[in-house]
Amino acid sequence: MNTFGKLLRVTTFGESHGPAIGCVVDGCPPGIAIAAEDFRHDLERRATGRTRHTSQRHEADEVEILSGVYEGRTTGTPIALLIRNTDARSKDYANIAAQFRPGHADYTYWQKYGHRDPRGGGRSSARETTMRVAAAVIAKRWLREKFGVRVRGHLAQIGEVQPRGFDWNAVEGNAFFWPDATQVAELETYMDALRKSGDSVGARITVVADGVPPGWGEPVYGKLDAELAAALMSINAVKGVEIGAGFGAVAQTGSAHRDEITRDGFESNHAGGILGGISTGQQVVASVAFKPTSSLRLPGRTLDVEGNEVEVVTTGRHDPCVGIRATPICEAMVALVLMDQALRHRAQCGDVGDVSPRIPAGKHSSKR
Ligand code: EPS
Repeated sequence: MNTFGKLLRVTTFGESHGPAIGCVVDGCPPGIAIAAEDFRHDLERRATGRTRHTSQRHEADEVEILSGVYEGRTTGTPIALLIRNTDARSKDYANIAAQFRPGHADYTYWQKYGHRDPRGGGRSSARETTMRVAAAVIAKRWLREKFGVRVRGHLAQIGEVQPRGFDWNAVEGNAFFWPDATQVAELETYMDALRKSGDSVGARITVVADGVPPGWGEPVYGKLDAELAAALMSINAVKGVEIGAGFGAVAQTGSAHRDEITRDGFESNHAGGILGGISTGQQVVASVAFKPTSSLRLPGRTLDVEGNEVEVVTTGRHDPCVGIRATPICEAMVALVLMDQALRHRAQCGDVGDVSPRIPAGKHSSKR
C-alpha cells in the first residue's frame, strides 16, 4: 500500500538509493498557486545533513513538478512531484546486505517479499518521508488559505529530556524544533555525547492544528482521530500516537477528563479537539512516539540470510535521533489527513452550513 487518502490521494514511490523518489497527489482542487520553490522551506526543515545532529547525507531535495500545475496553479489533474537522489553511498550497505539489523525492517521486508533492496534500507528508508512533506506543502497552503487552519509541531521530548518552558517562537530557531530556547545548549551536549557513544535515542513530537472548524471527520470508520493515528503511525520508526490526553486518560476520572463548556468556550482540551471522531473546533492535538533508530555502529547479535549467528555493525551516515527532523513529517501527515477530511466534509455536508451554538475553541490543551 503506497497510497493513502480518499478524496485527496497521495501515492509515494522510490527507494533511498534508487535514481529518484516521487509522489502523485490526486484529487487536489484546481487553482492553488504552487511553484517548485514553495517546497523548499519544509523540505529543508526535514532534510539530512543540515546540522551535525542528523545523518550527514547531503541531498539537494530539489522538486521537479512534472504535471498538474499550469501557469503556477494546480489544474485539478494529478500532481506529480519528483526529487532525484544525488548523494546515495551504497557501499556503506555492502557488509549488512545479507544481515538483519536488530530493530530494523530488514527482517520483515525479507520475510514478506523474499527479495529486497538493502541499499539505504530501500523503500523502508526515512528518505521516503521527503515526499510526504512535499505533498503536504500543497495541503498546508490550501488549509491555510481556505480555512485559516495552521498545522505546526515541535519536539516534546528527547530520551528523558523534556521542555521546561514553552514558546512557539523558539521552535523554528533551533535544530531540534525545541520550544524552550534556554535548553538548546544542553540538548547539543546531550546529542554530541550520544553520537560519540554510537547509540541512538527516541523522541516525542507534538503536532497542533489551529483553526480546524467543527465537523471534520467521518464516523464511524473514517473518524478523524482514527485517520490521524493511521497516518502518523505510517511514518518510519513511529511506535505510538496519542490524541489529546491519550493514554493519560486512563488515570483520569470522567469529571476531570471532560472538557466543560461555557459561553467562553471549552474549559480544557483533553479530547485533543476531536469527539466521536469529529473535530470540535478546538485545537487538534496529536503526540507521536519515535523509537530509537536501529542503525548503530555498536555491535549487536543477529542472523544472516543463511541463518548463521553473526555480529552486525552498521557503518555510514545515520541519525542518532530520527525524531529530531521528524516534526515536519508529522505536520505533513496531519495536514494531508485534514485536507482529505475537509474535502469529504464539503462533499457530503457542504449544504449543512453553520449550526448554532458555535462553541469558541476556548482553552488549549495542557499537553504540548
Ligand atoms: C536512513 C539512513 C540514511 C539517512 C536516510 C535515512 O541513509 P543513507 O545511509 O543513504 O545516508 O541519510 O535519510 C535520508 C536520506 C533522508 O532524506 O531522510 C534510514 O536508514 O532510514
